[in-house]
Amino acid sequence: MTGWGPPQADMEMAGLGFAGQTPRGVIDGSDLVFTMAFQPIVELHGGKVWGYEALVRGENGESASSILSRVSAQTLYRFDQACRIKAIEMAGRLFRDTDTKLSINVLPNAVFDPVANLHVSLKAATAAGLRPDQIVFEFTESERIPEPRFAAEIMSRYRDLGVLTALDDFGSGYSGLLRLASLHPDLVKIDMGLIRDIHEDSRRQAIVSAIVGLTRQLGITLIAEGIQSEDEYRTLEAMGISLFQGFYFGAPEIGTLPQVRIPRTVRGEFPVAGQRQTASAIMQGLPSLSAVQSVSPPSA
Ligand SMILES: [Ca+2]
Repeated sequence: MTGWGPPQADMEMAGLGFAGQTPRGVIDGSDLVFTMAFQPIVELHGGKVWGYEALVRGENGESASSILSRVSAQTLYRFDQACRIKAIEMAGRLFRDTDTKLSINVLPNAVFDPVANLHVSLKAATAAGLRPDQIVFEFTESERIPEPRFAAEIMSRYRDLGVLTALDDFGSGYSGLLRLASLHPDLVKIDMGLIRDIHEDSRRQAIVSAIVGLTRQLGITLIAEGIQSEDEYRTLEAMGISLFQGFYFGAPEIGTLPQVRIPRTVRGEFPVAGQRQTASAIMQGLPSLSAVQSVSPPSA
């Protein structure tokens, strides 16, 4: 790692100014134009949006993989920087709740100077009015992740500087438990492959139940992603998970915060957040399992 770097130079290299009000990011020297979509992460028991994951999109809505396929190895570092800054700038304009988290995907191969990268991100966050503890960096658990020792050091340095770290796509790779042993993320996101149709799959239930117990013992917060149905999320809620992401709750929307569906919990704690209900009140709440409530995003 090469020290702490001049953030302003990196920002200019990324082709993005903090004051820029343009909806698009441009990687200098190329015609790659991109923007960000935001997908909600719902905190069920609080009955609110916990945060949003920022997802890169093309100017005409092209997928992240389509955009990434056009990024060369030489421009990956700049692209990673530009994505972070663009996500932070947009979140600064869109977020209204000072506790809302912004979750940003780290491009594993791009993090060759992670501390300098983070300083650029933190400076962007300050300019955008976001605190470091509102920012989550998601490290993917695929073969593309850097050497575990290097990744562990990156995540450690990030935590030291006050941001949160998440291990993404957990369970999709071949060494998930080893990664969990060597890395110390604040959060783990269970891969959607383990979530799909979990309500009718006892093997997936057993595996996810074990992950719930494991992360609880390690003091790690769990997010279930890729939820597409009420059955899936009811099953996961019964296992003790309370942070959810997926189309069932809200699809990513480009340049704005989408409408979010926040269901009532089986325990009947929502919408009276923070208050315990009597057993009879909870029982009365049970027939309304299918009731859902749409809430407006925290911005106009
Ligand atoms: Ca992710």
